[in-house]
Amino acid sequence: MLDAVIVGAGFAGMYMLHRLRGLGLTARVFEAGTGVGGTWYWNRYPGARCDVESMDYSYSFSEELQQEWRWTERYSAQPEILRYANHVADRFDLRRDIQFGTRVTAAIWDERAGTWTVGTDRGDSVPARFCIMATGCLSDAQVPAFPGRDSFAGRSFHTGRWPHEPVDFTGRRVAVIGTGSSAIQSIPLIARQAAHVFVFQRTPNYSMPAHNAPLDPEYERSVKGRYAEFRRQARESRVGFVTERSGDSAMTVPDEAREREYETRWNRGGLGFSAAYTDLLTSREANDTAARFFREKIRAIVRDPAVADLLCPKDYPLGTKRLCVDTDYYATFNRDSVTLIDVRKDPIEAITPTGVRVAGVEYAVDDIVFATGFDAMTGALLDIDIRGRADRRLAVEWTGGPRTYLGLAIAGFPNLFAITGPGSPSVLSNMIVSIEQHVDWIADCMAYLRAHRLATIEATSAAQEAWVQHVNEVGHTTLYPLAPSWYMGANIPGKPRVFMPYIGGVGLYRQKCDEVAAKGYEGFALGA
Ligand code: N01
Repeated sequence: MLDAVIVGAGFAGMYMLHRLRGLGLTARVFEAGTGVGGTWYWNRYPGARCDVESMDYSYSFSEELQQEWRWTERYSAQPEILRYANHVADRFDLRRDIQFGTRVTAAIWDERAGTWTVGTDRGDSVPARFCIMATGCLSDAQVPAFPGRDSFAGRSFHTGRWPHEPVDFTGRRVAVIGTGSSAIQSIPLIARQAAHVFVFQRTPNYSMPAHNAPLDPEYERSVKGRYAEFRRQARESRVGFVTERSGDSAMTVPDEAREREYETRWNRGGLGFSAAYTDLLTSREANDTAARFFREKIRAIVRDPAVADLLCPKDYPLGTKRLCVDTDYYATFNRDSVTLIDVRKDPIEAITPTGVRVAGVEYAVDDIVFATGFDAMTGALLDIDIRGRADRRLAVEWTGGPRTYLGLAIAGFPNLFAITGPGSPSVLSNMIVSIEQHVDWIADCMAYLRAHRLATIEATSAAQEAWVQHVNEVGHTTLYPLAPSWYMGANIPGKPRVFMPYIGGVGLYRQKCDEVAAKGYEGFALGA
Protein backbone atom coordinates (compact mmCIF):
# COMPACT_ATOMS: atom_id res chain seq x y z
CA MET A 1 0.00 0.00 0.00
CA LEU A 2 1.35 3.39 -1.00
CA ASP A 3 1.54 6.11 1.60
CA ALA A 4 0.43 8.70 -0.96
CA VAL A 5 -0.76 9.30 -4.46
CA ILE A 6 0.22 12.70 -5.79
CA VAL A 7 -1.77 14.10 -8.69
CA GLY A 8 0.35 16.21 -11.04
CA ALA A 9 4.09 16.52 -11.72
CA GLY A 10 4.42 20.27 -11.88
CA PHE A 11 6.55 22.15 -9.37
CA ALA A 12 4.17 21.15 -6.55
CA GLY A 13 4.01 17.44 -7.33
CA MET A 14 7.74 17.11 -7.91
CA TYR A 15 8.70 18.71 -4.61
CA MET A 16 5.98 16.76 -2.75
CA LEU A 17 7.43 13.51 -4.04
CA HIS A 18 10.93 14.57 -3.01
CA ARG A 19 9.81 15.48 0.51
CA LEU A 20 7.85 12.27 1.04
CA ARG A 21 10.79 10.19 -0.10
CA GLY A 22 12.94 12.08 2.38
CA LEU A 23 10.59 10.90 5.12
CA GLY A 24 10.89 7.31 3.93
CA LEU A 25 7.28 7.31 2.69
CA THR A 26 6.18 5.73 -0.57
CA ALA A 27 4.39 7.73 -3.26
CA ARG A 28 3.36 7.55 -6.87
CA VAL A 29 2.73 10.60 -9.01
CA PHE A 30 0.22 10.52 -11.86
CA GLU A 31 0.78 13.11 -14.56
CA ALA A 32 -1.43 13.68 -17.61
CA GLY A 33 1.43 15.14 -19.68
CA THR A 34 4.34 13.21 -21.06
CA GLY A 35 6.84 15.20 -19.01
CA VAL A 36 7.29 17.18 -15.81
CA GLY A 37 6.80 20.93 -15.42
CA GLY A 38 3.01 21.46 -15.20
CA THR A 39 2.21 24.99 -16.36
CA TRP A 40 5.57 25.19 -18.11
CA TYR A 41 4.98 21.89 -19.86
CA TRP A 42 1.60 22.95 -21.28
CA ASN A 43 1.98 26.70 -21.94
CA ARG A 44 4.45 26.72 -24.84
CA TYR A 45 2.93 29.64 -26.76
CA PRO A 46 5.29 32.21 -28.27
CA GLY A 47 6.48 34.66 -25.65
CA ALA A 48 5.50 32.51 -22.63
CA ARG A 49 7.55 33.84 -19.79
CA CYS A 50 7.30 34.10 -16.03
CA ASP A 51 6.22 37.44 -14.56
CA VAL A 52 8.16 36.78 -11.35
CA GLU A 53 11.91 37.31 -11.59
CA SER A 54 14.13 34.26 -12.12
CA MET A 55 16.12 34.58 -8.90
CA ASP A 56 12.79 34.47 -7.02
CA TYR A 57 10.91 31.97 -9.15
CA SER A 58 12.90 28.85 -8.31
CA TYR A 59 13.06 26.19 -5.62
CA SER A 60 14.81 27.04 -2.37
CA PHE A 61 14.85 23.58 -0.81
CA SER A 62 18.30 22.62 -2.06
CA GLU A 63 21.23 24.95 -1.47
CA GLU A 64 23.31 23.13 -4.12
CA LEU A 65 20.54 23.45 -6.67
CA GLN A 66 19.98 27.15 -6.10
CA GLN A 67 23.70 27.87 -6.17
CA GLU A 68 24.51 25.79 -9.24
CA TRP A 69 21.56 26.57 -11.51
CA ARG A 70 22.14 29.62 -13.71
CA TRP A 71 19.28 31.62 -15.13
CA THR A 72 20.03 33.62 -18.24
CA GLU A 73 17.38 36.36 -18.09
CA ARG A 74 15.72 38.63 -15.55
CA TYR A 75 12.39 36.94 -16.40
CA SER A 76 12.80 33.37 -17.55
CA ALA A 77 11.18 32.16 -20.72
CA GLN A 78 9.12 28.98 -20.76
CA PRO A 79 11.78 26.75 -22.44
CA GLU A 80 14.32 27.64 -19.75
CA ILE A 81 11.88 27.00 -16.89
CA LEU A 82 10.94 23.67 -18.46
CA ARG A 83 14.65 22.77 -18.71
CA TYR A 84 14.95 23.63 -15.02
CA ALA A 85 11.99 21.38 -14.14
CA ASN A 86 13.61 18.54 -16.10
CA HIS A 87 16.93 19.18 -14.42
CA VAL A 88 15.27 18.94 -11.00
CA ALA A 89 13.50 15.71 -11.99
CA ASP A 90 16.83 14.19 -13.08
CA ARG A 91 18.91 15.58 -10.26
CA PHE A 92 16.59 14.17 -7.60
CA ASP A 93 15.79 11.04 -9.58
CA LEU A 94 12.07 11.76 -9.50
CA ARG A 95 10.92 10.08 -12.71
CA ARG A 96 10.97 6.52 -11.39
CA ASP A 97 7.90 7.31 -9.27
CA ILE A 98 6.02 9.33 -11.88
CA GLN A 99 3.58 7.68 -14.25
CA PHE A 100 3.28 9.98 -17.26
CA GLY A 101 0.50 10.14 -19.82
CA THR A 102 -2.02 9.22 -17.14
CA ARG A 103 -4.91 11.43 -16.09
CA VAL A 104 -6.49 10.89 -12.70
CA THR A 105 -10.25 10.62 -13.11
CA ALA A 106 -11.44 9.63 -9.62
CA ALA A 107 -10.39 9.63 -5.98
CA ILE A 108 -12.76 7.78 -3.68
CA TRP A 109 -12.42 7.50 0.09
CA ASP A 110 -12.92 3.97 1.37
CA GLU A 111 -14.46 4.41 4.79
CA ARG A 112 -13.74 0.91 6.05
CA ALA A 113 -10.17 0.63 4.84
CA GLY A 114 -9.38 4.25 5.66
CA THR A 115 -7.70 4.74 2.29
CA TRP A 116 -8.15 6.59 -0.96
CA THR A 117 -8.63 4.67 -4.19
CA VAL A 118 -7.32 6.67 -7.09
CA GLY A 119 -8.54 5.83 -10.57
CA THR A 120 -7.02 6.90 -13.88
CA ASP A 121 -7.93 7.02 -17.56
CA ARG A 122 -5.47 4.18 -18.09
CA GLY A 123 -7.47 1.88 -15.85
CA ASP A 124 -5.28 2.14 -12.73
CA SER A 125 -7.03 1.76 -9.40
CA VAL A 126 -4.50 2.49 -6.73
CA PRO A 127 -5.09 2.50 -2.98
CA ALA A 128 -3.13 4.96 -0.86
CA ARG A 129 -3.39 6.38 2.64
CA PHE A 130 -3.18 9.97 1.45
CA CYS A 131 -4.18 11.72 -1.74
CA ILE A 132 -2.39 14.95 -2.55
CA MET A 133 -3.74 17.18 -5.27
CA ALA A 134 -0.91 19.03 -7.00
CA THR A 135 -3.20 19.82 -9.89
CA GLY A 136 -2.35 23.50 -10.39
CA CYS A 137 -4.56 26.57 -10.29
CA LEU A 138 -4.46 27.45 -13.97
CA SER A 139 -4.38 24.07 -15.65
CA ASP A 140 -7.92 23.49 -16.86
CA ALA A 141 -7.82 25.25 -20.24
CA GLN A 142 -11.11 26.68 -21.45
CA VAL A 143 -12.44 27.47 -24.90
CA PRO A 144 -15.81 29.23 -24.59
CA ALA A 145 -18.74 27.58 -26.34
CA PHE A 146 -18.80 30.00 -29.28
CA PRO A 147 -21.45 28.98 -31.81
CA GLY A 148 -19.74 27.02 -34.57
CA ARG A 149 -16.59 26.64 -32.44
CA ASP A 150 -15.72 23.27 -33.92
CA SER A 151 -16.54 24.18 -37.50
CA PHE A 152 -13.33 26.12 -38.14
CA ALA A 153 -11.41 24.52 -41.01
CA GLY A 154 -8.02 26.12 -40.30
CA ARG A 155 -5.54 25.51 -37.51
CA SER A 156 -6.58 26.37 -33.96
CA PHE A 157 -4.62 26.48 -30.73
CA HIS A 158 -5.18 27.17 -27.06
CA THR A 159 -2.28 28.98 -25.38
CA GLY A 160 -2.46 26.55 -22.47
CA ARG A 161 -2.34 23.45 -24.70
CA TRP A 162 0.28 24.57 -27.19
CA PRO A 163 1.88 22.03 -29.58
CA HIS A 164 5.36 20.79 -28.73
CA GLU A 165 6.71 21.79 -32.13
CA PRO A 166 7.14 25.47 -32.99
CA VAL A 167 4.15 26.93 -34.83
CA ASP A 168 5.02 29.07 -37.83
CA PHE A 169 2.62 31.96 -38.49
CA THR A 170 4.61 33.42 -41.40
CA GLY A 171 2.31 34.93 -44.01
CA ARG A 172 -0.84 33.81 -42.23
CA ARG A 173 -3.94 35.65 -41.07
CA VAL A 174 -4.36 34.96 -37.37
CA ALA A 175 -7.22 35.59 -34.94
CA VAL A 176 -6.26 35.90 -31.28
CA ILE A 177 -9.26 35.69 -28.97
CA GLY A 178 -8.66 37.12 -25.49
CA THR A 179 -6.38 39.79 -24.06
CA GLY A 180 -5.19 38.30 -20.75
CA SER A 181 -1.55 37.61 -19.83
CA SER A 182 -1.16 34.80 -22.37
CA ALA A 183 -2.47 36.92 -25.24
CA ILE A 184 -0.46 39.94 -24.16
CA GLN A 185 2.73 37.90 -24.21
CA SER A 186 2.05 36.11 -27.47
CA ILE A 187 0.50 38.82 -29.66
CA PRO A 188 3.73 40.82 -30.20
CA LEU A 189 5.58 37.69 -31.36
CA ILE A 190 2.77 36.35 -33.51
CA ALA A 191 2.47 39.81 -35.11
CA ARG A 192 6.14 39.71 -36.10
CA GLN A 193 5.46 36.69 -38.30
CA ALA A 194 1.85 36.88 -39.38
CA ALA A 195 0.48 38.64 -42.45
CA HIS A 196 -2.29 40.02 -40.26
CA VAL A 197 -3.40 39.60 -36.66
CA PHE A 198 -6.99 40.26 -35.56
CA VAL A 199 -7.17 40.69 -31.78
CA PHE A 200 -10.63 40.11 -30.31
CA GLN A 201 -10.81 42.00 -27.03
CA ARG A 202 -13.64 41.80 -24.51
CA THR A 203 -11.86 43.51 -21.61
CA PRO A 204 -8.68 45.58 -21.92
CA ASN A 205 -5.98 44.84 -19.36
CA TYR A 206 -3.47 46.85 -17.42
CA SER A 207 -0.03 45.72 -18.53
CA MET A 208 3.39 46.73 -17.24
CA PRO A 209 6.53 46.67 -19.35
CA ALA A 210 8.80 43.77 -18.32
CA HIS A 211 12.07 45.48 -19.28
CA ASN A 212 13.40 41.98 -19.59
CA ALA A 213 17.16 41.69 -20.07
CA PRO A 214 19.99 39.21 -19.61
CA LEU A 215 20.36 38.47 -15.91
CA ASP A 216 22.90 40.88 -14.43
CA PRO A 217 25.82 38.67 -13.24
CA GLU A 218 26.51 41.12 -10.41
CA TYR A 219 22.91 40.79 -9.18
CA GLU A 220 23.08 37.01 -9.49
CA ARG A 221 26.30 36.91 -7.43
CA SER A 222 24.84 39.18 -4.80
CA VAL A 223 21.65 37.10 -4.43
CA LYS A 224 23.58 33.83 -4.35
CA GLY A 225 25.83 35.27 -1.68
CA ARG A 226 22.82 35.79 0.60
CA TYR A 227 20.30 33.33 -0.80
CA ALA A 228 19.15 32.01 2.59
CA GLU A 229 18.29 35.51 3.78
CA PHE A 230 16.79 36.46 0.40
CA ARG A 231 14.48 33.43 0.61
CA ARG A 232 13.55 34.14 4.23
CA GLN A 233 12.46 37.63 3.30
CA ALA A 234 10.42 36.27 0.39
CA ARG A 235 8.65 33.79 2.68
CA GLU A 236 7.76 36.52 5.13
CA SER A 237 6.65 39.00 2.48
CA ARG A 238 3.13 39.70 1.26
CA VAL A 239 3.43 38.14 -2.16
CA GLY A 240 6.35 35.75 -1.96
CA PHE A 241 9.03 38.05 -3.32
CA VAL A 242 10.50 41.20 -1.98
CA THR A 243 9.49 44.39 -3.65
CA GLU A 244 9.97 47.92 -2.50
CA ARG A 245 6.83 48.70 -0.48
CA SER A 246 5.86 52.20 0.42
CA GLY A 247 4.15 52.89 3.74
CA ASP A 248 2.28 55.88 2.31
CA SER A 249 -1.22 56.32 1.06
CA ALA A 250 -1.43 57.49 -2.56
CA MET A 251 -3.76 60.25 -1.39
CA THR A 252 -1.39 61.80 1.14
CA VAL A 253 1.51 62.53 -1.22
CA PRO A 254 1.62 65.53 -3.58
CA ASP A 255 0.52 64.82 -7.15
CA GLU A 256 3.99 65.38 -8.63
CA ALA A 257 5.65 63.04 -6.16
CA ARG A 258 3.07 60.38 -6.93
CA GLU A 259 3.57 60.72 -10.67
CA ARG A 260 7.34 60.47 -10.17
CA GLU A 261 6.90 57.31 -8.13
CA TYR A 262 4.68 55.74 -10.80
CA GLU A 263 7.19 56.72 -13.48
CA THR A 264 10.05 55.14 -11.53
CA ARG A 265 8.11 51.93 -11.11
CA TRP A 266 7.02 51.88 -14.75
CA ASN A 267 10.66 52.25 -15.77
CA ARG A 268 11.69 49.47 -13.42
CA GLY A 269 8.93 47.23 -14.85
CA GLY A 270 7.24 44.15 -13.49
CA LEU A 271 4.66 43.41 -10.85
CA GLY A 272 6.03 45.71 -8.12
CA PHE A 273 3.85 48.57 -9.38
CA SER A 274 0.91 47.78 -7.09
CA ALA A 275 3.18 48.12 -4.02
CA ALA A 276 3.73 51.83 -4.78
CA TYR A 277 1.19 52.85 -2.13
CA THR A 278 -0.54 51.02 0.67
CA ASP A 279 -4.04 51.80 -0.51
CA LEU A 280 -3.85 51.10 -4.25
CA LEU A 281 -5.85 47.91 -3.80
CA THR A 282 -8.16 49.13 -1.06
CA SER A 283 -9.21 52.67 -2.06
CA ARG A 284 -10.91 53.41 -5.36
CA GLU A 285 -9.72 57.00 -5.25
CA ALA A 286 -6.09 55.92 -4.75
CA ASN A 287 -6.43 53.27 -7.43
CA ASP A 288 -7.82 55.81 -9.90
CA THR A 289 -4.56 57.79 -9.72
CA ALA A 290 -2.63 54.71 -10.86
CA ALA A 291 -5.23 53.72 -13.45
CA ARG A 292 -5.07 57.23 -14.94
CA PHE A 293 -1.28 56.96 -15.13
CA PHE A 294 -1.62 53.69 -17.07
CA ARG A 295 -4.15 55.15 -19.49
CA GLU A 296 -1.82 58.05 -20.21
CA LYS A 297 1.00 55.60 -20.91
CA ILE A 298 -1.17 53.62 -23.30
CA ARG A 299 -2.25 56.81 -25.10
CA ALA A 300 1.39 57.90 -25.39
CA ILE A 301 2.44 54.58 -26.95
CA VAL A 302 -0.47 53.83 -29.30
CA ARG A 303 -0.69 56.28 -32.21
CA ASP A 304 -4.29 55.80 -33.28
CA PRO A 305 -6.39 57.51 -30.56
CA ALA A 306 -9.40 55.28 -31.16
CA VAL A 307 -7.31 52.12 -30.78
CA ALA A 308 -5.57 53.58 -27.72
CA ASP A 309 -8.93 54.38 -26.19
CA LEU A 310 -10.15 50.84 -26.75
CA LEU A 311 -6.99 49.47 -25.09
CA CYS A 312 -7.55 51.59 -21.97
CA PRO A 313 -9.17 49.76 -19.07
CA LYS A 314 -11.85 52.00 -17.60
CA ASP A 315 -14.36 50.03 -15.64
CA TYR A 316 -12.41 48.07 -13.04
CA PRO A 317 -9.58 49.01 -10.69
CA LEU A 318 -5.96 48.41 -11.63
CA GLY A 319 -4.58 45.15 -10.23
CA THR A 320 -7.95 43.56 -9.50
CA LYS A 321 -7.62 41.43 -12.58
CA ARG A 322 -4.12 40.00 -12.64
CA LEU A 323 -1.69 42.73 -13.72
CA CYS A 324 0.07 41.68 -16.92
CA VAL A 325 3.74 42.07 -17.75
CA ASP A 326 4.66 42.47 -21.38
CA THR A 327 7.26 43.23 -23.99
CA ASP A 328 5.99 45.62 -26.71
CA TYR A 329 2.32 44.76 -26.27
CA TYR A 330 0.80 48.20 -26.71
CA ALA A 331 3.32 49.22 -29.41
CA THR A 332 2.28 46.18 -31.44
CA PHE A 333 -1.02 47.96 -32.17
CA ASN A 334 0.94 50.55 -34.16
CA ARG A 335 1.55 47.93 -36.83
CA ASP A 336 -0.68 48.20 -39.89
CA SER A 337 -0.95 44.44 -39.78
CA VAL A 338 -2.70 44.38 -36.38
CA THR A 339 -6.40 45.11 -35.93
CA LEU A 340 -8.14 45.39 -32.58
CA ILE A 341 -11.80 44.33 -32.51
CA ASP A 342 -14.06 45.19 -29.60
CA VAL A 343 -16.17 42.21 -28.63
CA ARG A 344 -17.54 43.81 -25.48
CA LYS A 345 -20.31 45.68 -27.23
CA ASP A 346 -20.85 43.03 -29.87
CA PRO A 347 -19.78 39.59 -28.64
CA ILE A 348 -18.35 37.04 -31.03
CA GLU A 349 -21.37 35.77 -32.98
CA ALA A 350 -19.82 32.67 -34.36
CA ILE A 351 -16.73 30.85 -35.42
CA THR A 352 -17.22 29.91 -39.05
CA PRO A 353 -15.25 27.44 -41.18
CA THR A 354 -13.19 30.37 -42.45
CA GLY A 355 -13.00 32.87 -39.62
CA VAL A 356 -14.64 34.76 -36.78
CA ARG A 357 -17.89 36.69 -37.13
CA VAL A 358 -18.65 39.79 -35.07
CA ALA A 359 -21.59 42.17 -35.63
CA GLY A 360 -22.28 40.61 -39.02
CA VAL A 361 -18.68 41.07 -40.22
CA GLU A 362 -16.60 38.00 -40.91
CA TYR A 363 -12.87 38.26 -40.27
CA ALA A 364 -11.33 35.64 -42.53
CA VAL A 365 -8.34 33.92 -40.94
CA ASP A 366 -6.10 30.89 -41.41
CA ASP A 367 -5.46 30.29 -37.72
CA ILE A 368 -7.26 30.92 -34.43
CA VAL A 369 -5.39 31.29 -31.14
CA PHE A 370 -7.69 30.87 -28.17
CA ALA A 371 -6.04 32.81 -25.35
CA THR A 372 -9.23 32.36 -23.38
CA GLY A 373 -7.84 31.22 -20.06
CA PHE A 374 -8.69 28.56 -17.52
CA ASP A 375 -11.33 27.34 -15.12
CA ALA A 376 -9.08 28.67 -12.39
CA MET A 377 -8.43 27.21 -8.93
CA THR A 378 -11.33 24.76 -8.85
CA GLY A 379 -11.54 23.42 -12.43
CA ALA A 380 -8.78 20.82 -12.23
CA LEU A 381 -10.06 19.52 -8.88
CA LEU A 382 -13.68 19.31 -9.96
CA ASP A 383 -12.72 17.52 -13.18
CA ILE A 384 -11.83 14.60 -10.91
CA ASP A 385 -14.66 12.62 -9.30
CA ILE A 386 -13.60 13.21 -5.70
CA ARG A 387 -15.74 11.54 -3.06
CA GLY A 388 -15.12 11.70 0.67
CA ARG A 389 -16.90 10.32 3.71
CA ALA A 390 -20.36 8.86 3.10
CA ASP A 391 -19.81 9.25 -0.65
CA ARG A 392 -19.91 13.06 -0.39
CA ARG A 393 -18.96 14.51 -3.76
CA LEU A 394 -16.66 17.49 -3.87
CA ALA A 395 -18.60 18.86 -6.85
CA VAL A 396 -21.72 18.96 -4.69
CA GLU A 397 -19.95 20.32 -1.60
CA TRP A 398 -18.60 23.18 -3.70
CA THR A 399 -21.80 24.05 -5.56
CA GLY A 400 -21.77 27.51 -4.01
CA GLY A 401 -18.01 27.96 -4.43
CA PRO A 402 -14.94 26.30 -2.92
CA ARG A 403 -14.84 25.70 0.85
CA THR A 404 -11.56 24.68 2.44
CA TYR A 405 -9.66 24.96 5.68
CA LEU A 406 -6.49 26.97 4.98
CA GLY A 407 -6.81 26.14 1.28
CA LEU A 408 -5.17 22.84 2.22
CA ALA A 409 -7.89 20.53 3.45
CA ILE A 410 -11.63 19.94 3.12
CA ALA A 411 -14.09 18.85 5.82
CA GLY A 412 -15.48 15.41 5.00
CA PHE A 413 -12.42 14.48 2.94
CA PRO A 414 -9.88 12.96 5.35
CA ASN A 415 -6.23 12.59 4.33
CA LEU A 416 -6.79 14.67 1.20
CA PHE A 417 -4.63 17.74 0.67
CA ALA A 418 -4.69 20.40 -2.01
CA ILE A 419 -1.47 22.24 -2.75
CA THR A 420 -2.12 25.98 -3.26
CA GLY A 421 -5.85 25.33 -3.22
CA PRO A 422 -8.62 27.95 -3.08
CA GLY A 423 -8.53 29.74 0.27
CA SER A 424 -4.71 30.00 0.24
CA PRO A 425 -2.57 32.85 -1.20
CA SER A 426 -1.49 30.73 -4.20
CA VAL A 427 -2.31 32.72 -7.35
CA LEU A 428 -1.74 36.03 -5.54
CA SER A 429 1.84 35.04 -4.78
CA ASN A 430 5.09 33.78 -6.16
CA MET A 431 3.78 30.27 -6.78
CA ILE A 432 6.99 28.44 -5.93
CA VAL A 433 7.16 30.04 -2.49
CA SER A 434 3.55 29.06 -1.81
CA ILE A 435 4.10 25.58 -3.19
CA GLU A 436 7.14 24.97 -0.98
CA GLN A 437 5.25 26.21 2.07
CA HIS A 438 2.29 23.90 1.44
CA VAL A 439 4.45 20.89 0.61
CA ASP A 440 6.55 21.38 3.75
CA TRP A 441 3.43 21.77 5.87
CA ILE A 442 1.86 18.61 4.43
CA ALA A 443 5.08 16.60 4.79
CA ASP A 444 5.51 17.77 8.40
CA CYS A 445 1.90 16.87 9.08
CA MET A 446 2.34 13.36 7.69
CA ALA A 447 5.49 12.93 9.78
CA TYR A 448 3.56 14.09 12.87
CA LEU A 449 0.76 11.61 12.24
CA ARG A 450 3.27 8.80 11.86
CA ALA A 451 5.14 9.81 15.03
CA HIS A 452 1.87 9.92 16.98
CA ARG A 453 0.54 6.71 15.43
CA LEU A 454 -2.43 8.52 13.95
CA ALA A 455 -4.12 7.27 10.80
CA THR A 456 -6.26 10.18 9.69
CA ILE A 457 -6.50 13.95 9.70
CA GLU A 458 -9.58 15.85 8.64
CA ALA A 459 -10.58 19.50 8.79
CA THR A 460 -13.53 20.12 11.11
CA SER A 461 -16.58 21.81 9.61
CA ALA A 462 -16.36 24.57 12.22
CA ALA A 463 -12.72 25.42 11.40
CA GLN A 464 -13.52 25.32 7.71
CA GLU A 465 -16.51 27.63 8.03
CA ALA A 466 -14.48 30.10 10.10
CA TRP A 467 -11.69 30.05 7.52
CA VAL A 468 -14.04 30.52 4.56
CA GLN A 469 -15.57 33.48 6.34
CA HIS A 470 -12.16 34.94 7.11
CA VAL A 471 -10.98 34.56 3.48
CA ASN A 472 -14.16 36.23 2.32
CA GLU A 473 -13.95 39.08 4.82
CA VAL A 474 -10.33 39.85 4.01
CA GLY A 475 -11.09 39.68 0.27
CA HIS A 476 -13.92 42.16 0.68
CA THR A 477 -11.72 44.72 2.41
CA THR A 478 -10.01 45.11 -0.98
CA LEU A 479 -11.12 46.27 -4.42
CA TYR A 480 -10.64 42.79 -5.93
CA PRO A 481 -14.32 41.78 -5.87
CA LEU A 482 -15.11 44.79 -8.11
CA ALA A 483 -13.58 43.15 -11.18
CA PRO A 484 -15.16 40.32 -13.16
CA SER A 485 -11.96 38.29 -12.94
CA TRP A 486 -11.05 34.62 -12.88
CA TYR A 487 -10.16 35.18 -9.19
CA MET A 488 -13.94 35.63 -8.79
CA GLY A 489 -14.86 32.78 -11.13
CA ALA A 490 -16.35 35.38 -13.47
CA ASN A 491 -14.75 34.04 -16.66
CA ILE A 492 -16.70 30.78 -16.54
CA PRO A 493 -20.43 31.03 -17.27
CA GLY A 494 -22.42 29.73 -14.29
CA LYS A 495 -19.45 29.53 -11.90
CA PRO A 496 -20.25 30.93 -8.42
CA ARG A 497 -18.87 34.43 -7.89
CA VAL A 498 -16.60 34.00 -4.89
CA PHE A 499 -13.20 35.60 -4.34
CA MET A 500 -11.21 32.37 -4.20
CA PRO A 501 -7.64 33.14 -3.07
CA TYR A 502 -6.63 34.32 0.41
CA ILE A 503 -5.32 37.85 0.32
CA GLY A 504 -3.99 38.11 3.89
CA GLY A 505 -0.41 37.82 2.60
CA VAL A 506 2.05 34.97 2.26
CA GLY A 507 3.99 35.72 5.46
CA LEU A 508 0.95 36.08 7.67
CA TYR A 509 -0.65 33.01 6.15
CA ARG A 510 2.47 30.94 6.81
CA GLN A 511 2.35 32.04 10.45
CA LYS A 512 -1.27 30.94 10.72
CA CYS A 513 -0.50 27.53 9.20
CA ASP A 514 2.49 27.08 11.52
CA GLU A 515 0.38 28.02 14.54
CA VAL A 516 -2.24 25.45 13.57
CA ALA A 517 0.47 22.77 13.42
CA ALA A 518 2.13 23.94 16.66
CA LYS A 519 -1.19 23.57 18.47
CA GLY A 520 -1.40 19.90 17.48
CA TYR A 521 -3.30 20.64 14.26
CA GLU A 522 -5.95 22.91 15.65
CA GLY A 523 -9.15 22.81 13.61
CA PHE A 524 -8.47 19.26 12.47
CA ALA A 525 -9.85 16.01 13.86
CA LEU A 526 -7.12 13.40 14.20
CA GLY A 527 -8.06 9.74 14.12
CA ALA A 528 -6.21 6.66 15.35
O1 N01 B 1 -6.22 33.87 -19.28
P1 N01 B 1 -7.18 35.08 -18.79
P2 N01 B 1 -4.65 33.91 -19.55
N1 N01 B 1 -15.34 36.14 -25.60
O2 N01 B 1 -8.34 34.41 -18.15
C1 N01 B 1 -11.08 36.45 -22.85
C2 N01 B 1 -1.34 33.41 -15.49
N2 N01 B 1 -0.38 33.67 -16.53
O3 N01 B 1 -4.26 32.55 -20.04
O4 N01 B 1 -11.33 39.53 -19.49
C3 N01 B 1 -14.31 36.96 -25.71
O5 N01 B 1 -6.43 36.07 -18.02
C4 N01 B 1 -11.09 37.14 -21.52
O6 N01 B 1 -11.90 38.28 -21.56
P3 N01 B 1 -12.50 38.88 -20.17
C5 N01 B 1 -1.78 34.73 -14.89
O7 N01 B 1 -2.06 34.56 -13.54
C6 N01 B 1 0.81 34.19 -16.17
O8 N01 B 1 -4.26 35.04 -20.36
O9 N01 B 1 -13.02 37.70 -19.39
N3 N01 B 1 -13.23 36.93 -24.91
C7 N01 B 1 -9.60 37.43 -21.37
O10 N01 B 1 -9.22 38.55 -22.08
C8 N01 B 1 -3.03 35.01 -15.69
O11 N01 B 1 -3.91 35.91 -15.11
C9 N01 B 1 1.71 34.49 -17.13
O12 N01 B 1 -13.55 39.80 -20.59
C10 N01 B 1 -13.22 35.98 -23.97
C11 N01 B 1 -8.97 36.18 -22.00
O13 N01 B 1 -9.96 35.58 -22.83
C12 N01 B 1 -3.59 33.61 -15.84
O14 N01 B 1 -2.46 32.79 -16.03
C13 N01 B 1 1.44 34.30 -18.45
C14 N01 B 1 -14.27 35.07 -23.81
C15 N01 B 1 -8.55 35.17 -20.96
O15 N01 B 1 -7.59 35.75 -20.14
C16 N01 B 1 -4.53 33.42 -16.99
O16 N01 B 1 -4.04 34.11 -18.12
C17 N01 B 1 0.22 33.78 -18.80
C18 N01 B 1 -15.37 35.18 -24.67
N4 N01 B 1 -16.42 34.36 -24.56
C19 N01 B 1 -0.68 33.47 -17.85
N5 N01 B 1 -13.94 34.24 -22.78
C20 N01 B 1 3.00 35.05 -16.69
O17 N01 B 1 3.67 34.55 -15.82
C21 N01 B 1 -12.75 34.63 -22.33
N6 N01 B 1 -12.30 35.68 -23.05
C22 N01 B 1 3.41 36.28 -17.33
